Amino acid sequence: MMHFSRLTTMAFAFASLLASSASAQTVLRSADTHPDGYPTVEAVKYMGELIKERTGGRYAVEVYPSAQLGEEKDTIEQTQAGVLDFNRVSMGPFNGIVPETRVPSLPYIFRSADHMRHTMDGPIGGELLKAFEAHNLVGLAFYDSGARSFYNSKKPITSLADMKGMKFRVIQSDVFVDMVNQLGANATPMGYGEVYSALETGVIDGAENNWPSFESAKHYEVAKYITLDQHQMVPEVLVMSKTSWDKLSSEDQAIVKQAAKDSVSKMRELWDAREKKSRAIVEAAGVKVSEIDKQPLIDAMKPVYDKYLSTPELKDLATRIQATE
Ligand code: GTR
Repeated sequence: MMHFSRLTTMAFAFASLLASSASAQTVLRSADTHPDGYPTVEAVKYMGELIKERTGGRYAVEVYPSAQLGEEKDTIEQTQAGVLDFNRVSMGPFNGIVPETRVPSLPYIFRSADHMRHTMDGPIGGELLKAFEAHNLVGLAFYDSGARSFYNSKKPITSLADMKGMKFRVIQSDVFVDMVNQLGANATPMGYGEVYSALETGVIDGAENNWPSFESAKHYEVAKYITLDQHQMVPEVLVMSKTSWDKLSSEDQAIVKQAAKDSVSKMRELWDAREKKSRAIVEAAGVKVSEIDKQPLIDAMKPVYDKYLSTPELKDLATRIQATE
């Protein structure tokens, strides 16, 4: 009997210990438009593991993939409002909010993936992360997004003239809209989640994205022609709500910042593998890949540069990006 009551006391103590440790854990929520397994989703999960480990379990991160919490425009608002703690989005939907993000979103501003990585890893990347602060956000890290290229359901595009009058979906950003219109095509801005059915029903002729998005969103099933024009290398950004950030001790803020930073190399490793895999999947499915002379496209972007490099500061930022080795 004595033995039994000791056991119950111990069980009770253990249960309350569990309850108190569970209640001591704060779960931070993060949104992503991509599905589970996509490099951005997995990188944020990895960051969450590091945060959990380094805070002794006081904090954990839960990633909501596949646009469960909304399209990027909506989740950005939620993050600014402090409803969401983290958000991983493209810089594109930020173009209307954070003017500095327009510069790395400009077509052909980066010469290569290495150029983009070096720029974002250096002082310019640091400066760009800081630019989010004025918008109730804390910029934590930049991830890769490879190169975006045009794909469509109608025909192979092998010259600029082929694009004339075609309707392409773009991210909800004026930079993207102007880019497509300057190429002689028609831009239709819409959320990522609507693109598949818009392609299928012919509301649009095409869209543009990198290999992993083209593949994971299954757009290749309804757009069989892709042209390797590689017009943009728009970095992905991981931000935290300033409201959530301010609730952390300065020690925990440092842990979050470092964990985000540490997730970048993990992301790049996953990215490099996924780019190859995605390309192989879509090619095996019969997608026709075309080459194009990029120079006429580059030349057509002059008015876009003139429009968006509207202040000496933005012009200087573009010059410094171009001068980065
Ligand atoms: C992808 C990017 C997403 C989303 C998407 C889009 O490359 O990773 O965050 O912005 O493009 O075109 O909407």
